[in-house]
Amino acid sequence: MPSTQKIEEVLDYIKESSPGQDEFYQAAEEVLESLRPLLNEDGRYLEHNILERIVIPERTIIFRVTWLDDAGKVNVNVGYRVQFNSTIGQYKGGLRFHPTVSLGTVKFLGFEQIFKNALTGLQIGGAKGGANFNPKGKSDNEIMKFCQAFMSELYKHIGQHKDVPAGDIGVGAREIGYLFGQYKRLTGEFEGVLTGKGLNWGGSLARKEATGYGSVYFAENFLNVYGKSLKGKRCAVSGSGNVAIYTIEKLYELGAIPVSCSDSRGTIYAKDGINLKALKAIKEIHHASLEEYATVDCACSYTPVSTYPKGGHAVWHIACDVAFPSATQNELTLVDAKALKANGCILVNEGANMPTTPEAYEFIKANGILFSPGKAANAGGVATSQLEMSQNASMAQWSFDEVDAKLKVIMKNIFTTAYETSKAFNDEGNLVMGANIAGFRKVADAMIEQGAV
Ligand code: NDP
Ligand code: 2IT
Repeated sequence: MPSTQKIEEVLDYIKESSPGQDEFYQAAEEVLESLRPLLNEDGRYLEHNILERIVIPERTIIFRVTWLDDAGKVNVNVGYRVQFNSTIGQYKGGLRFHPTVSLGTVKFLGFEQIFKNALTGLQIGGAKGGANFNPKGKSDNEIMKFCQAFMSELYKHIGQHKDVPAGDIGVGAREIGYLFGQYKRLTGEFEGVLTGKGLNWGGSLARKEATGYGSVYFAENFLNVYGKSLKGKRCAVSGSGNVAIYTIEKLYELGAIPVSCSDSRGTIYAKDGINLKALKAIKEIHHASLEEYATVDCACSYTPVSTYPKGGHAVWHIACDVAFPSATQNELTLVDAKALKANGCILVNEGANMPTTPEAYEFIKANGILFSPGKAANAGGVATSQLEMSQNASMAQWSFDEVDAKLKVIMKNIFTTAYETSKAFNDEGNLVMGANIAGFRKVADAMIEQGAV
């Protein structure tokens, strides 16, 4: 059967069997469409029905999370863990706590994670989880109560050799601490069941920084191919969470000028560069809005969401050489891509998962802007999670520089793998295709070797 027909069949199946899971469909369509040259070259993948198998999670766990707020009222949320694919290692992927989380969100993230994890060159399978819980405005005690209730079901399905969750949007060091404490209380086991742990109890140095740093290393590798570098480049960064903050930190270290950041309420533009110390204090310590940042850095401007360009986001309308979308999915639209082009942007480097809409990506590609897909560019986080697991297994603790040096090598390898694969399939520099084919091939070959399971 020709690959085109099979891809259409599988996408139709997803549409019919997963109604309302638009984000999952979007992620699956991008991956499947870009596999065409591989499927045409090597008939084994269709022969072994790999496409049909890879789009269905091995296991999906959906559960009720019931917790008491500070007023003593019972609250209820929905929790998820999608264990997508364990062919090349135990399930691995973050947990997201955000009111918009649905089964479709977790499936899109889990699907992406399969290929991202394969690209790291390490042995980790793909998974994702989370809940439609809104951490905003909750007290520390309520966050703890929620995490404990969430883990009271999740602990039955995870383990250091089975499934190792980590953070994502709304899940940082504090939440990982509460989740770990509850896991230990319920199982009586002290084990590396989560990554992103505190440094005194099994965490790895440089895990916190890894996704942002890795994203910047990836961009630098890409620019170097064209005889360019980040030094002196004006960079627009979106988001102001874990990924955005450490993207900004590493950009400064490489001599670039990060001129923006954003949150769900607005965008900051600082012509001479974001004040990183103020940003960290506001976001990591006070968990406050960027409006507060605007009161500290008087030279900056603040654009609230209500005044964003129609169908777009203020951050991408700032003149920049390189764009680092590092907040959330579908945050960079066609309107935004056109503004980036008009302002001379040469590279869009995805720190978030699937931040660029398909229409924006088509425009970016057609207009010769370089593009780093998230599953390659943001893989430094999960790769360093695996380094944390490795340290836990050997009861070792590596220095910050040791972990960072390994991260740098891993990001270079991911870049080279995606780039060389794009070349091998006659579309040099198309890293969407390169990353998807390289990640898919590694998992699919292993699926064939392991038989019909
Ligand atoms: P954080 O929770 O630390 O930060 C998220 C940031 O994005 C916040 O500034 C938040 O604003 C903003 N944001 C979230 N949702 C929305 C929304 N719907 N609209 C506008 N802004 C939004 O998360 P991370 O930094 O960890 O994650 C950012 C992205 O990077 C996500 O796509 C995640 O999947 C991806 N990623 C994360 C990794 C990690 O190791 N943490 C690894 C690889 C990818 P506000 O605070 O106002 O909500
Ligand atoms: O999207 C991601 O890669 C993450 N949120 C990190 C996953 C992990 O297991 O470290």
